[in-house]
Amino acid sequence: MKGLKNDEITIVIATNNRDKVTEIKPLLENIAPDISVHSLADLQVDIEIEETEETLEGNAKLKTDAVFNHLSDRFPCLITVADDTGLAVSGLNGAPGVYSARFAPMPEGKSPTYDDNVRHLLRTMENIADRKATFRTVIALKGRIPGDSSPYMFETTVEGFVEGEITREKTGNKGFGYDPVFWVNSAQATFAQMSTDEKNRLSHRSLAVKKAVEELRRLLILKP
Ligand code: ITT
Repeated sequence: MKGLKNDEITIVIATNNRDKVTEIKPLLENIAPDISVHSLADLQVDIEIEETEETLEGNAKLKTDAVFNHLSDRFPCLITVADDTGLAVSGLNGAPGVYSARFAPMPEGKSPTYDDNVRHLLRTMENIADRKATFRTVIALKGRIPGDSSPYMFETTVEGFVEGEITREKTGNKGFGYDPVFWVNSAQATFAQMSTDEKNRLSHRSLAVKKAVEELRRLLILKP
C-alpha cells in the first residue's frame, strides 16, 4: 500500500439495481475523501449475472467475481462491492429468501416487477397469522490494492439484518421492492414511509454496508 492515494482507488457497485445504488453509494463515499465510487451504469458496463447459487453469500460472490473479472484490466486498484438481499418470512418457512426477486410466478421469460412480488406475497399470506419477517443483506467485497511488494488481493463478506412484520396492505410510497409491506419494529413504520437517509439509519443493507466500510478502512489503513 506504499504511496497509494485515495484517488487511485476505484470502487464499483456490482449491481444493475438502481434502487440499491441510491442507498449504497452515499454510504461508500464515506470511506475516505477522493475515493471514486461508481455504479455499473456510471461506467456504462452492461453485464447480466445469473444468480445460480442457493445462498445470499454465494450470489453476492458471483456478482463481485463477474464484475471484478470484467473490469480488472481497466483499473489497477479495483474494489468490487455486491449486495444480495432476501426477505425471510417466518409464516412461509423462510420464503421467499434467496428467491425474493423471483417470487411471483410469471410466464416463461418474464421477470416479475416489484409490484408483482408484493401482490403475490400479500395474497400468499392472506390466511397466515405469523407475519414475522427478516430482511438480510450480504455484501461481498473483492479487491486488489497495492501491497508492500506485490498487489494485495482480498475477498470477504459481511451481513446485516433487520426484523419486522409483513403488513396486510401497502403503506408508504418511498423505497422499492417489498418496502411498502415491511413494517420495521424498531421504527414503527414501513420502509416505504422513510426517506433514503432514514432507511439508511437502520436498514439491513446499511448495516451490512457500514460493516463493509469498516473492513475497507481497516485494509486501506493497515496497508497489508
Ligand atoms: P442485483 O442482483 O443486480 O443486485 P436484484 O434486484 O436482483 O439486483 P437481489 O436479488 O439482491 O437484487 O434482491 C432481491 C429482491 O429483494 C429485489 O428485487 C427486491 O424486490 C427485494 N429487495 C432487496 N432489497 C430490498 C429492500 O431494501 N427493500 C425492499 N425490497 C428489497
